[in-house]
Amino acid sequence: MDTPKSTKNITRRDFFKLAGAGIALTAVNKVALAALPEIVTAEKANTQAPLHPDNGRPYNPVVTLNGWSLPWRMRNGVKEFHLVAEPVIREMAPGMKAHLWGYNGQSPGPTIEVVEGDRVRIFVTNRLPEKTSVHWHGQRVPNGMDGVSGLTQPAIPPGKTYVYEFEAKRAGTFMYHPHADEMTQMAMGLMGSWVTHPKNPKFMQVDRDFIFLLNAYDIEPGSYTPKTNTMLDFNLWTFNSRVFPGIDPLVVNKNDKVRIRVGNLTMTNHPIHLHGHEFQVTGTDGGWVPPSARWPEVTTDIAVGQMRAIEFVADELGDWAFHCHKSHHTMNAMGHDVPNMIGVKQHDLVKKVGDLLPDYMAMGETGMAEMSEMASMMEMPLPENTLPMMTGTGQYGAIDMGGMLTTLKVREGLAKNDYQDPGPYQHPKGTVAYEYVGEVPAVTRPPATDEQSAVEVQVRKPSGHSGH
Ligand SMILES: [Cu+2]
Repeated sequence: MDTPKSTKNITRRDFFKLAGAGIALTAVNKVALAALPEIVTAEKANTQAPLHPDNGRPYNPVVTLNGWSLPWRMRNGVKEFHLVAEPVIREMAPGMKAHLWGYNGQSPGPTIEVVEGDRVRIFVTNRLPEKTSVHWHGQRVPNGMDGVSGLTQPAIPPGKTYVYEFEAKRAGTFMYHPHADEMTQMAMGLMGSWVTHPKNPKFMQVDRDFIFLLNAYDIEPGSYTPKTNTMLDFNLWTFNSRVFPGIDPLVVNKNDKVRIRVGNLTMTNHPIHLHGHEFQVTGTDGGWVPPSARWPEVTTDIAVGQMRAIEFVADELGDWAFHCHKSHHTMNAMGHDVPNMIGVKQHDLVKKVGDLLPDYMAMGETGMAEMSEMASMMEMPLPENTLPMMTGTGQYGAIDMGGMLTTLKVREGLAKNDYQDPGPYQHPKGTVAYEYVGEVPAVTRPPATDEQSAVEVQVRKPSGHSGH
């Protein structure tokens, strides 16, 4: 049995040591005779350095956005991992924590990295209050290892440990998630990424290789636990259970060949869009796309249950937005179910209603940004543990976004393993959009009709509710 003693908590510094100095092997030797591999957990939600393999076949490790890779032990030629399904506290962005279910201390769980042809054994301990199982999405496994509770195995009861064992047959990008009370368990954040690296490390080699999952939560402002019966109307759209500005940037060197692997375990599709570069989709969870079948894109739609690997050469310096193109998915809680009040004079109204209902929020007279700024200036109180709807500030002011947004930061001269945020891009003089200060000619248009002059823009969503 595992005891608190055998649980190693990884801090960022420990992990650098572990990854850099081969401490993983020592730690593993201590328990080499134990029946179960040591349980390694992560406490923090920041991006960890890549886990370079110190045994087994060589590969080029991935970097999990706001996540980490799970160390293993090698036992008689088998790579052994230990996953623990358990309640976790996930910081979604500074100022907001969610009570989720995850693996080994975080949601999503750690990324599992193996090499094509590896024999893999995964111990799964269930510390949830209900049964679970793990499905290895996209992989070729013996049917009884497919993790569909009831269909291919009995569910893992609370407190029990089950063993999955198979050969990692096909290189590619996969996901793992429960196939038991899925609606609840996935809405609670129980999922993780899996990479099977090619046998030949030179095959489709890139300089920087990122991975993350798209997930979504419905957490009412002021609360901590997701509503798990929500079908579509989620209010927190996340990259690896983080929302902007809590999502780390993707930091790359100029001219790096970059791969970003994105899996979708939400309940809707996400058109993922990159600024400043074109990319090609080079892989899906079904395998690598032959070069002759690829075409250039700047947005790729990722449907539910799909994974896409995109590749490009990062040859343009700057801070490039990388986000879901559904505008509601770059908003945090509080941004939904708000009536459109553009054109409505309401400052007195807000104050009067606010005296009666302290949580009252309305859309601004000129748009949502106004409301976001008012809220961020603390003129409007937010419930506790609640993020502003649109948030994040860049070097030029408010970014007015939340949710599924981060930046690709292209810089020169980064060290090989340097993924730290380099700060805002210093634009060369004369390359930033600027104000025109000369005379602007008056607009000439025909006189307004009576109807036009009578219309004041007052739009409301029909029901104030977009759910089903
Ligand atoms: Cu989206």
